[in-house]
Amino acid sequence: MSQPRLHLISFDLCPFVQRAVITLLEKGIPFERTYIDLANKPEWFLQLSPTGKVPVLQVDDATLFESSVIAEYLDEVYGPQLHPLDPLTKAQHRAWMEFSSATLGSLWSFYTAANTEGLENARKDVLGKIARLEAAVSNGPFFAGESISLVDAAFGPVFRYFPVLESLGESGWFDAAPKVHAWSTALLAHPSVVDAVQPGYSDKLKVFIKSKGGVLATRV
Ligand SMILES: N[C@@H](CCC(=O)N[C@@H](CS)C(=O)NCC(=O)O)C(=O)O
Repeated sequence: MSQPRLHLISFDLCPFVQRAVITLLEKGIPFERTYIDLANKPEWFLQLSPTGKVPVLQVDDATLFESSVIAEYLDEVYGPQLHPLDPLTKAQHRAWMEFSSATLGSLWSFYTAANTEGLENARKDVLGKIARLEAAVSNGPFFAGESISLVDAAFGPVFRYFPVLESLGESGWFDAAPKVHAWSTALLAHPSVVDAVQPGYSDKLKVFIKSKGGVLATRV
């Protein structure tokens, strides 16, 4: 049976898109990729996407949306399996994937904060989440040990923000979280995580932060 045509609709800075890309790359699945401008969404995309959000994965004529659903679909259909087999452990992994989305929300609040109070509240949120992760992560190199999992595919894009924040003078994120620091270092050097974005990602993120006009914008 021939393989379906996979077409991923992307935005170059989107961490949720990267989750899908890392999953595709880990499995060596060929796919086509179209980048759209979220500030000017094309009509064909609005017709296709019920939420108006990326990623969208077209599987032949079928449309999938929501990055976790896309990652789990790919994991069911293509090897090697990235989710654990045991149902309880798998459910825990799904919960940590959700936690990665919450962490992305806290990071967004940080780098778009309009004033110092908002910035400090968001910093506390991010640090609180890192502390939770410190208690949950394995001794490495990946979230659950030797093998990469969908939790790693979700957190690779999260960790990508920190070097950019550090370059804007915001550091110390992992001072109390050595295991998370080691995990982040391993993921940011891992080929599928590296290749999930295009060259120039950090500069584009800085331009985006500047465009938001918040506290950090003045440092770009
Ligand atoms: N829960 C969604 C979130 C996706 C999401 O927020 N995508 C953002 C870009 S990173 C988006 O498309 N935003 C466009 C909009 O909200 O109009 C998922 O996991 O796929």
